[in-house]
Amino acid sequence: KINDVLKYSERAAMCTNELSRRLFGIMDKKKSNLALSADVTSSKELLQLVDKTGPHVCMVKTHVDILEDFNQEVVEKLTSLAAKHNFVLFEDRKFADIGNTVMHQYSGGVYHISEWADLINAHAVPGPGVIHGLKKIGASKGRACLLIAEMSSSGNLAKGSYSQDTVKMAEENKDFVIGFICVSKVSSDPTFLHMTPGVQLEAGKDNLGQQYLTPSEVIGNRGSDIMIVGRGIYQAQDPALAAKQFQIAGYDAYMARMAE
Ligand code: 5IU
Repeated sequence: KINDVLKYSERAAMCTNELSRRLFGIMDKKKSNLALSADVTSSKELLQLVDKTGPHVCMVKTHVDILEDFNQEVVEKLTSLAAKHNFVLFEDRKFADIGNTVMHQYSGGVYHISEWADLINAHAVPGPGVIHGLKKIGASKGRACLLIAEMSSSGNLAKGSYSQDTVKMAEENKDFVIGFICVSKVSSDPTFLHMTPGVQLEAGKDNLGQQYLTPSEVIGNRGSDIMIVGRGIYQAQDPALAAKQFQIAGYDAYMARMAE
Protein backbone atom coordinates (compact mmCIF):
# COMPACT_ATOMS: atom_id res chain seq x y z
CA LYS A 1 0.00 0.00 0.00
CA ILE A 2 1.24 3.46 -0.77
CA ASN A 3 0.50 6.51 1.26
CA ASP A 4 -2.40 7.61 -0.92
CA VAL A 5 -4.58 4.64 -0.15
CA LEU A 6 -4.03 4.64 3.58
CA LYS A 7 -6.83 6.08 5.69
CA TYR A 8 -6.20 8.66 8.41
CA SER A 9 -6.97 6.00 11.01
CA GLU A 10 -4.42 3.61 9.49
CA ARG A 11 -1.81 6.34 9.36
CA ALA A 12 -2.56 7.30 12.97
CA ALA A 13 -1.74 3.75 14.01
CA MET A 14 1.62 3.92 12.19
CA CYS A 15 2.78 7.10 13.96
CA THR A 16 5.20 6.91 16.84
CA ASN A 17 4.89 10.63 17.55
CA GLU A 18 1.99 11.25 19.93
CA LEU A 19 0.91 14.52 18.31
CA SER A 20 0.79 13.22 14.74
CA ARG A 21 -1.17 10.23 15.95
CA ARG A 22 -3.60 12.55 17.71
CA LEU A 23 -3.96 14.80 14.66
CA PHE A 24 -4.68 11.91 12.27
CA GLY A 25 -7.20 10.68 14.85
CA ILE A 26 -8.95 14.06 14.93
CA MET A 27 -9.03 14.19 11.11
CA ASP A 28 -10.66 10.77 11.10
CA LYS A 29 -13.16 11.48 13.86
CA LYS A 30 -14.20 14.96 12.72
CA LYS A 31 -13.98 14.16 9.00
CA SER A 32 -11.89 17.26 8.52
CA ASN A 33 -8.60 18.03 6.81
CA LEU A 34 -9.21 21.74 7.25
CA ALA A 35 -6.94 24.05 9.22
CA LEU A 36 -8.19 27.54 9.94
CA SER A 37 -5.54 30.24 9.64
CA ALA A 38 -6.97 32.66 12.19
CA ASP A 39 -5.11 35.78 11.09
CA VAL A 40 -7.23 38.43 12.79
CA THR A 41 -5.75 41.17 14.95
CA SER A 42 -8.12 41.44 17.91
CA SER A 43 -8.35 38.77 20.61
CA LYS A 44 -12.10 39.03 20.84
CA GLU A 45 -12.47 38.50 17.11
CA LEU A 46 -9.97 35.63 17.22
CA LEU A 47 -11.80 33.77 19.99
CA GLN A 48 -15.22 34.29 18.40
CA LEU A 49 -13.93 33.11 15.02
CA VAL A 50 -12.32 30.02 16.51
CA ASP A 51 -15.40 29.11 18.56
CA LYS A 52 -17.68 29.42 15.51
CA THR A 53 -15.48 27.46 13.12
CA GLY A 54 -14.08 25.00 15.67
CA PRO A 55 -16.51 22.15 14.84
CA HIS A 56 -15.24 22.08 11.25
CA VAL A 57 -11.47 22.10 11.72
CA CYS A 58 -8.77 19.67 12.76
CA MET A 59 -6.33 22.47 13.51
CA VAL A 60 -6.18 26.21 14.17
CA LYS A 61 -3.12 28.12 13.03
CA THR A 62 -2.27 31.37 14.78
CA HIS A 63 0.08 34.33 14.42
CA VAL A 64 -0.11 35.56 18.00
CA ASP A 65 2.34 38.36 17.22
CA ILE A 66 -0.26 40.13 15.04
CA LEU A 67 -2.70 40.50 17.95
CA GLU A 68 -3.02 44.14 19.04
CA ASP A 69 -4.08 43.09 22.53
CA PHE A 70 -2.21 39.86 23.28
CA ASN A 71 -2.32 38.66 26.86
CA GLN A 72 -1.99 35.39 28.71
CA GLU A 73 -5.75 34.97 28.90
CA VAL A 74 -6.00 34.72 25.12
CA VAL A 75 -3.88 31.58 24.98
CA GLU A 76 -5.71 30.11 27.96
CA LYS A 77 -9.02 30.63 26.15
CA LEU A 78 -7.57 29.28 22.90
CA THR A 79 -6.45 26.17 24.74
CA SER A 80 -9.95 25.71 26.19
CA LEU A 81 -11.47 26.08 22.73
CA ALA A 82 -9.01 23.49 21.43
CA ALA A 83 -10.25 21.08 24.10
CA LYS A 84 -13.91 21.98 23.54
CA HIS A 85 -13.81 21.46 19.77
CA ASN A 86 -10.98 18.92 19.64
CA PHE A 87 -8.38 20.54 17.39
CA VAL A 88 -4.62 21.05 17.43
CA LEU A 89 -3.08 24.50 18.01
CA PHE A 90 -0.36 25.49 15.56
CA GLU A 91 1.59 28.74 16.03
CA ASP A 92 2.96 29.71 12.62
CA ARG A 93 6.12 31.29 14.06
CA LYS A 94 8.49 30.15 11.29
CA PHE A 95 11.61 29.92 13.45
CA ALA A 96 14.70 30.62 11.37
CA ASP A 97 17.68 31.31 13.63
CA ILE A 98 20.47 29.34 15.29
CA GLY A 99 19.48 26.72 17.88
CA ASN A 100 20.36 28.79 20.93
CA THR A 101 18.27 31.75 19.79
CA VAL A 102 15.20 29.77 18.77
CA MET A 103 15.19 28.07 22.18
CA HIS A 104 14.55 31.48 23.76
CA GLN A 105 12.10 32.57 21.09
CA TYR A 106 10.12 29.36 21.56
CA SER A 107 10.02 29.24 25.35
CA GLY A 108 10.35 32.85 26.45
CA GLY A 109 9.71 36.43 25.45
CA VAL A 110 6.14 37.70 25.58
CA TYR A 111 4.39 34.70 24.09
CA HIS A 112 5.85 31.59 25.78
CA ILE A 113 4.83 29.64 22.68
CA SER A 114 6.01 26.27 23.98
CA GLU A 115 3.55 26.53 26.88
CA TRP A 116 0.46 26.39 24.69
CA ALA A 117 1.17 25.61 21.01
CA ASP A 118 1.01 21.92 20.13
CA LEU A 119 2.73 22.54 16.83
CA ILE A 120 5.23 25.07 15.49
CA ASN A 121 7.16 25.39 12.24
CA ALA A 122 10.68 26.25 11.19
CA HIS A 123 12.62 27.15 8.09
CA ALA A 124 15.42 24.73 7.25
CA VAL A 125 17.79 27.51 6.16
CA PRO A 126 19.85 27.60 9.40
CA GLY A 127 20.57 23.83 9.22
CA PRO A 128 19.58 21.12 11.74
CA GLY A 129 20.59 23.27 14.74
CA VAL A 130 17.27 25.07 14.51
CA ILE A 131 15.45 21.75 15.01
CA HIS A 132 17.75 20.62 17.79
CA GLY A 133 17.18 23.89 19.69
CA LEU A 134 13.41 23.69 19.35
CA LYS A 135 13.43 20.00 20.26
CA LYS A 136 15.24 20.76 23.54
CA ILE A 137 12.30 22.88 24.62
CA GLY A 138 9.37 21.13 22.99
CA ALA A 139 9.97 17.38 22.93
CA SER A 140 9.47 16.78 26.65
CA LYS A 141 6.21 18.74 26.52
CA GLY A 142 4.83 16.53 23.73
CA ARG A 143 5.15 19.31 21.13
CA ALA A 144 6.16 18.86 17.50
CA CYS A 145 7.41 20.84 14.53
CA LEU A 146 6.83 21.16 10.78
CA LEU A 147 9.58 22.11 8.36
CA ILE A 148 8.83 24.56 5.57
CA ALA A 149 9.81 22.57 2.49
CA GLU A 150 7.93 24.79 0.04
CA MET A 151 5.96 28.03 0.17
CA SER A 152 2.82 29.20 -1.58
CA SER A 153 4.02 32.66 -2.54
CA SER A 154 5.24 33.46 -6.04
CA GLY A 155 9.01 33.75 -6.55
CA ASN A 156 9.85 31.98 -3.26
CA LEU A 157 13.24 30.26 -3.05
CA ALA A 158 12.16 27.03 -1.31
CA LYS A 159 12.36 24.66 -4.26
CA GLY A 160 14.52 21.97 -5.88
CA SER A 161 17.46 20.78 -3.79
CA TYR A 162 16.51 23.12 -0.92
CA SER A 163 13.17 21.34 -0.59
CA GLN A 164 14.79 17.91 -0.94
CA ASP A 165 17.39 18.70 1.71
CA THR A 166 14.61 19.93 4.00
CA VAL A 167 12.88 16.55 3.67
CA LYS A 168 16.16 14.81 4.58
CA MET A 169 16.49 17.02 7.64
CA ALA A 170 12.98 16.02 8.71
CA GLU A 171 13.74 12.32 8.20
CA GLU A 172 16.79 12.67 10.44
CA ASN A 173 14.69 14.28 13.19
CA LYS A 174 11.51 12.23 13.06
CA ASP A 175 11.12 12.24 16.82
CA PHE A 176 10.21 15.94 16.68
CA VAL A 177 9.48 16.85 13.04
CA ILE A 178 6.10 15.44 12.02
CA GLY A 179 5.69 16.91 8.58
CA PHE A 180 5.91 19.79 6.18
CA ILE A 181 4.46 23.00 4.94
CA CYS A 182 4.48 22.40 1.20
CA VAL A 183 2.45 22.79 -1.97
CA SER A 184 3.12 19.29 -3.32
CA LYS A 185 3.75 15.89 -1.84
CA VAL A 186 7.41 15.98 -0.81
CA SER A 187 7.65 12.64 1.02
CA SER A 188 6.04 9.23 0.59
CA ASP A 189 6.42 8.38 4.28
CA PRO A 190 2.80 7.97 5.49
CA THR A 191 3.65 9.13 9.01
CA PHE A 192 4.58 12.61 7.74
CA LEU A 193 1.80 15.20 7.45
CA HIS A 194 1.74 17.49 4.42
CA MET A 195 0.05 20.84 5.06
CA THR A 196 -0.68 23.34 2.33
CA PRO A 197 -1.49 27.06 2.62
CA GLY A 198 -2.77 29.17 -0.27
CA VAL A 199 -6.22 27.56 -0.58
CA GLN A 200 -9.50 29.13 -1.69
CA LEU A 201 -12.60 27.67 -3.31
CA GLU A 202 -11.41 29.18 -6.58
CA ALA A 203 -7.83 29.33 -7.84
CA GLY A 204 -6.26 32.80 -8.06
CA LYS A 205 -3.92 35.15 -6.20
CA ASP A 206 -3.85 38.21 -3.96
CA ASN A 207 -1.89 41.35 -4.81
CA LEU A 208 1.11 40.50 -2.63
CA GLY A 209 2.26 37.24 -4.17
CA GLN A 210 -0.04 34.73 -2.47
CA GLN A 211 -1.16 32.02 -4.91
CA TYR A 212 -4.37 30.04 -4.38
CA LEU A 213 -5.22 26.48 -5.33
CA THR A 214 -8.55 24.72 -4.76
CA PRO A 215 -9.25 21.99 -2.16
CA SER A 216 -9.58 19.34 -4.86
CA GLU A 217 -6.26 20.34 -6.42
CA VAL A 218 -4.43 20.41 -3.07
CA ILE A 219 -5.91 17.31 -1.43
CA GLY A 220 -6.97 15.34 -4.50
CA ASN A 221 -4.35 15.95 -7.16
CA ARG A 222 -1.34 16.97 -5.11
CA GLY A 223 -1.89 14.53 -2.27
CA SER A 224 -1.54 17.00 0.58
CA ASP A 225 -3.10 16.04 3.92
CA ILE A 226 -4.27 19.31 5.42
CA MET A 227 -5.36 22.50 3.67
CA ILE A 228 -4.75 25.75 5.51
CA VAL A 229 -7.36 28.44 4.85
CA GLY A 230 -7.26 32.03 6.12
CA ARG A 231 -9.11 34.78 4.24
CA GLY A 232 -11.31 32.25 2.47
CA ILE A 233 -12.94 31.67 5.86
CA TYR A 234 -12.49 34.72 8.09
CA GLN A 235 -13.34 37.24 5.38
CA ALA A 236 -16.46 35.33 4.32
CA GLN A 237 -19.92 36.74 5.16
CA ASP A 238 -20.49 33.70 7.36
CA PRO A 239 -17.19 32.16 8.50
CA ALA A 240 -18.86 29.09 10.06
CA LEU A 241 -20.64 28.33 6.80
CA ALA A 242 -17.47 28.91 4.78
CA ALA A 243 -15.55 26.58 7.12
CA LYS A 244 -18.22 23.94 6.64
CA GLN A 245 -17.96 24.31 2.85
CA PHE A 246 -14.17 23.94 2.96
CA GLN A 247 -14.50 20.98 5.32
CA ILE A 248 -16.81 19.19 2.90
CA ALA A 249 -14.72 20.08 -0.18
CA GLY A 250 -11.52 18.88 1.50
CA TYR A 251 -13.01 15.68 2.85
CA ASP A 252 -14.70 14.86 -0.47
CA ALA A 253 -11.33 15.30 -2.20
CA TYR A 254 -9.73 12.91 0.32
CA MET A 255 -12.48 10.32 -0.16
CA ALA A 256 -12.19 10.62 -3.95
CA ARG A 257 -8.42 10.12 -3.67
CA MET A 258 -8.97 6.98 -1.60
CA ALA A 259 -11.44 5.60 -4.14
CA GLU A 260 -9.04 5.90 -7.10
N1 5IU B 1 1.45 30.87 4.86
C1 5IU B 1 1.26 30.96 3.49
N2 5IU B 1 2.18 30.44 2.65
C2 5IU B 1 3.29 29.80 3.07
C3 5IU B 1 3.48 29.70 4.47
C4 5IU B 1 2.56 30.23 5.34
O1 5IU B 1 0.27 31.53 3.05
O2 5IU B 1 4.08 29.32 2.25
I1 5IU B 1 5.16 28.76 5.19
C5 5IU B 1 0.49 31.40 5.84
C6 5IU B 1 0.26 32.90 5.76
C7 5IU B 1 -1.14 33.03 6.25
C8 5IU B 1 -1.84 31.77 5.78
O3 5IU B 1 -1.13 33.01 7.68
O4 5IU B 1 -0.81 30.80 5.64
C9 5IU B 1 -2.58 31.89 4.45
O5 5IU B 1 -3.61 32.86 4.55
P1 5IU B 1 -4.66 33.16 3.39
O6 5IU B 1 -5.51 31.88 3.22
O7 5IU B 1 -5.47 34.29 3.94
O8 5IU B 1 -3.92 33.53 2.16
